[in-house]
Amino acid sequence: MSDCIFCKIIRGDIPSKKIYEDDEIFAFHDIHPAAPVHFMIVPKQHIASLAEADMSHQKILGRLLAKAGELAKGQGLNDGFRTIINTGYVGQQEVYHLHAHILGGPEPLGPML
Ligand code: DGP
Repeated sequence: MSDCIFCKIIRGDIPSKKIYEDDEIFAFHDIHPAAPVHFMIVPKQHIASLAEADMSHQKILGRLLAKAGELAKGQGLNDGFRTIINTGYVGQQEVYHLHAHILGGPEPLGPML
């Protein structure tokens, strides 16, 4: 999608601190980190949110999550991390291009709920 900010980041039209890219997924640091390490993994395919995802997306969504542990370890998160996918208005999603937040640091994160 031409006006989607994450599509622009994937295309390189907007700079980002990229940590990984392959033919299907892209990972980069969040511009407003909520933890010492905070990055996002996104599908290159524009899927607006998890609410729009269906079984046709199972391979790409599996790939996205299956890569999380390796990317987290690459960022020094050897003792665990938190994964968040915000969806829609109620989920307080800000950017409507599906993304998984990966958060962590040297100390345990605060309670989420
Ligand atoms: P969410 O609420 O789940 O939609 O989170 C969207 C995140 O995207 C938010 O934490 C800030 C981040 N973000 C928004 N615009 C940019 C940008 O231009 N570059 C980067 N690196 N992150 C962005």
